[in-house]
Formats: sequence, structure tokens, C-alpha cells
Amino acid sequence: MVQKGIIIKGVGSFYDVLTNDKVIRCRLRGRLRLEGIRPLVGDNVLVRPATNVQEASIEEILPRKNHMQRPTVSNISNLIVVLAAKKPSPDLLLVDKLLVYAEHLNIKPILVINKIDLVQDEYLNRLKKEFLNTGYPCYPISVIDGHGVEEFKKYLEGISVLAGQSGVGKSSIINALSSSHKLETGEISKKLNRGRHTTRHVELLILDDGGMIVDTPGFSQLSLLEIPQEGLQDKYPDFTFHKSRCRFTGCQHNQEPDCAVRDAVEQGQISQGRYERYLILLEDLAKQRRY
Ligand SMILES: Nc1nc2c(ncn2[C@@H]2O[C@H](COP(=O)(O)OP(=O)(O)O)[C@@H](O)[C@H]2O)c(=O)[nH]1
Ligand SMILES: [Mg+2]
Ligand SMILES: [Zn+2]
Repeated sequence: MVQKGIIIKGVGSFYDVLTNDKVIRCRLRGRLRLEGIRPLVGDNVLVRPATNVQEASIEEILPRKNHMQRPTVSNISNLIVVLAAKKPSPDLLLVDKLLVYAEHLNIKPILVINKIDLVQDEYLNRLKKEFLNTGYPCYPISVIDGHGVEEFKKYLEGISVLAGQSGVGKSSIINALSSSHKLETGEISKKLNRGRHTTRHVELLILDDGGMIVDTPGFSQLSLLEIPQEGLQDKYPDFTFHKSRCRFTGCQHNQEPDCAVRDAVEQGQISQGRYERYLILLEDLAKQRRY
């Protein structure tokens, strides 16, 4: 009798659950409510459809693989880190923070460089090199002329959340991916958007190709408070290959002698800029701890 589904939206004390063939609006079963359990958008659930005598209900929430706050979503497969090649010029420190955050939550990061219509190939190649040997997929696209969008779209399975500076094209990307849903984009709506995003509920949009995407483009400011300083270097896949050859176990790849990560930076196997930003983040985390 019960069916499997996924919560795509919360509306007051109701939840819209997408099952195989339809969306069922349900309440949380009384027992679970009493236990103080709070369902999240993205949760896999078991629902009991409505009968003559009973409304539809969520009977059980299946284990979550991860969840994030703001937007509050669970079971995220991809964090799509969006930057613009130009306008605004890339905030690479924010990009690195988002990549670290994704690693921390066990979410696969995907880099998207939008607005490539505004730059030359040479510039784009230099930008791509910032993420040298990270192994992260990187899609150069232009929503305006459609370049690269189809290829990127095919790649999106499961639940994806967009992140990045304001103005990089997050809303434009969602519009390009989901024909059924149009968000406001551009300068004029900025003020409006801000007000609305604080009140509007999170909703999963079903993409034309089957994946799902969160409709409120997420955070642009990010604190890494919850990550311990020693753990930061674990979040850099481009360091992994080298660090077993550092002289000290637990090397922070900072001032220590015989650091293989620093050598790799000098030999051009790790991006110099990314390494320098790593040191900035390391220092930030050390400061946070002192306060
Ligand atoms: N030149 C160019 N402009 C774009 C592209 N994608 C989006 N924009 C413009 O960038 C501005 C900000 O886009 P928006 O989607 O609102 O960004 P958001 O703040 O990240 O949601 C809008 O004026 C868009 O028309 C692109 O590929 N090329
Ligand atoms: Mg937007
Ligand atoms: Zn080292």
C-alpha cells in the first residue's frame, strides 16, 4: 500500500511528494510529528495515499545521505559552483570555499563557467587552469547563446543545488534547464529577489532530463566555521596525490620543511593561485578558532 516518493516542496504543514506517477500532497504521520521529526525537501519517504477515511500521509523518512542549510535540502548529489568568466569577475576565493564546503558535506562539486561569450579562449583556458588536477568536472557555457548547455544538462543526475556570486547567471541557468519554470533574472529583479528568497519555500524543480534542481539559488556568503583547521587540506583533491610524500604526517603544507604539496605547486602540478587561497582559508580558520 505504501509508495516510495521524494519530497519536492513543503507548504505549511503539508508536503508535496513525487511518486512514480504523480504528486501527492501529504501530512506527516502523527507519531512522527510527536517525535519532533522534521521532513526536508529532498527526503526519500514512504507515503500512504489518501483513502475515504484518511488523508494521505508520510509514514516514514528514509535515511539521508547528507543535508545542507539555506537552502535546506537533503540528499544532494551535486553542488553546481557557478562563476562568470566576466561580469562579475570571478571571486575565486568564494569558489574555493564552495568546493571545500561540498567536499565537507560529501557532495560532488561541478564547476560551471558561464558567460564565455564575453571572453577569448586564451582567458578561458587560464581560468580553467585555476582548477588544475582537481578532477572536478568543469563546463564552460553561455546561457545567452546556448553554448555548452546541452552537454552540461546531460550530466545532471539526482538533486543539484546551485551556488555562486550574485549575477553569475544562476537563475538564467535554471531557466535554461527547466522549460516549465521561469525565474526572474537580471539587475531589475535583484532587490525583489532578495526579499522573496527569504520568504519563499525551497522547491525541487524536475528537469526535462530527469534530474532535479533547487529553485532558490543558494548562498553566496559562506562561513567554513564547522571545518577544523587540520581538516582543511583533506578537502583538496589536487593535494591528495602528493601529500604522502610530505616529510611530516599531518603536514598543513604551509611552513613545514620538505612539503611535497609546495613542491608540486612550484612544479606547476597544483595551481599557484589555488594554493595561495588555501593558505588564506587556513589562516581564516586559525583566526576563527582563536576568537
Ligand atoms: N553575456 C552573458 N550574460 C549572461 C549570461 N547568462 C546570464 N547573463 C546575464 O547576467 C545577468 C545576471 O543573471 P542571473 O541569472 O540573474 O544571475 P544570478 O544572480 O546568478 O541568478 C542577467 O542580466 C543575465 O541576462 C551569459 O551566458 N552571457
Ligand atoms: Mg538569481
Ligand atoms: Zn605538506
